[in-house]
Amino acid sequence: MNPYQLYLVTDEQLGLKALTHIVREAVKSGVTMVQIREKHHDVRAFIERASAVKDVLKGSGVPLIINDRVDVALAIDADGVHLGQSDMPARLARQLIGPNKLLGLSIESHQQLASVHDLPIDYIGLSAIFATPTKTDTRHHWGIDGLTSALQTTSLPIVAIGGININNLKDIVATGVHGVALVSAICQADDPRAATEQIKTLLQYNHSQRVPA
Ligand code: TZP
Ligand code: MG
Repeated sequence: MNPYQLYLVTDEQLGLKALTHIVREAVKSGVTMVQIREKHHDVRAFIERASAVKDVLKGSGVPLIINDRVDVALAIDADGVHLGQSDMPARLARQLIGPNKLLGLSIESHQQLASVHDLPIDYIGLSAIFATPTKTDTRHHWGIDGLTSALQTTSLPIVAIGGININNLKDIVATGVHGVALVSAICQADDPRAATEQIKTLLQYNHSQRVPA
């Protein structure tokens, strides 16, 4: 299985009940990875929310990734960490989490992309493909052309993130990208399970999709 194919990143504005409900529904429809993203909650709430999602994912085989915080990932024994450019350096994070946890890194510029090859990471989050109201401080928007050229630049698996929804998914899929990461397309959907199912169907038609070695 390609764990990057359909990567749900949770919306920090959800209450705990809605958060676990959406994750449960999305997993039923084939989400392959879940990241807890919390930008404003304190660390105690982060741990509480991540633990609740960990319980939901138990037995599903879907990895749980913690955004930004290595300490939270270690505290709840998550499956991995996703780092931004101002978070702990990847090399230090790898030392702390060990060789067996997943480590992802957001890449926001060509310069950052050029420097990833010797980092101890498992995948890249290419950010942001399109402008999105979910994250308003994105500076560079890769677009389809940028995504295509990034795929030619690195052999690391790439997860495309930012403004991806049912309307542009076909164009994303046509690049052969390893996976897509989505917040609002699932978390803001009226029916998260049905939305995930529709997205999953579009992804499965992607015969050119790359699968990590
Ligand atoms: N990083 C880059 S864009 C983004 C993150 C976390 C938000 C993506 O949200 P959406 O709603 O899928 O556009
Ligand atoms: Mg971050």
